[in-house]
Amino acid sequence: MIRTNLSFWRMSACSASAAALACMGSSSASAGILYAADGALSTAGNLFTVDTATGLTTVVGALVDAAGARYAINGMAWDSANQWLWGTTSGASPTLANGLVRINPATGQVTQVGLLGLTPPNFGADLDLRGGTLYGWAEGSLSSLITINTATGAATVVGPNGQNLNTTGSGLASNGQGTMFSAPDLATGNLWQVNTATGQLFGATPFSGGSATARIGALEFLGSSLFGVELIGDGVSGITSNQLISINPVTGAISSIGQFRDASTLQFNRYIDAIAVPAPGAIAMLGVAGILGTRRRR
Ligand SMILES: [Ca+2]
Repeated sequence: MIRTNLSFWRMSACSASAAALACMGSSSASAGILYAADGALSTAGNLFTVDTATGLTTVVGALVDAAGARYAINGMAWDSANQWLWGTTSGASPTLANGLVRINPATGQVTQVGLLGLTPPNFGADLDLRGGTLYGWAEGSLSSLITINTATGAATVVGPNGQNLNTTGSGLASNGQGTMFSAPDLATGNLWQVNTATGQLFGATPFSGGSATARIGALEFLGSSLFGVELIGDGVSGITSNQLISINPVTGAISSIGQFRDASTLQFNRYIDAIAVPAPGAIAMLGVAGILGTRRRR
């Protein structure tokens, strides 16, 4: 969705990749931690860690650049080669609206790349980095898969979605086998596969267990486990609940993990909207950095 976003990427208390995957494989038993970022309309966002067993969040730092300007982030993707996060800014971000930025996962510090160049009301939603190509989804009349130039931020439409869908939420993620999935409609709609060459959606799998009023603002794989952000109420009159979910990509079954709440105050953060997962090799390092970043700011 549009207005806010929490994008997060996951990191684990487990240190080795194999152990991390094992520890994250089961949502209820997982001790993993995600990073997330939010922002609503013109509200400045923060980078968080998220407990993947509960949805509880802890602030790492403000999404702010070196000059002190604030950002609202609409989608994120982990870049293992560069050890940073890519982020799309919301259409009403306080700075560089509808643009591409880089985010330091240890501090939340933002570096501008450039504008996506999408004509409003089109805007960039979730991101997915595959083999060095940064894909995204453009909501609005485009409702299309896009590629984004990581040097300039400029977006290029791959092609129409082929299903005449006016997409919203628009979670996007690829599994380890290279299959890209999209959740472009209500949580009672379908999980689609995406042809990355044409942009067309195919192979619909109906969701079950999702709210009839929810959109899915983000998708991300960790191993074979698919996680998502369910924005309940977003399909009707505004978000009333916002929670971390797991999705069975074979059956479409949605399971709730928990609402996004501040770990200290238990205050509900309704504006989480995107997730991203770091490569396993980055998990241990980022875990330490994230913890230090959190402590510095508390
Ligand atoms: Ca994603």
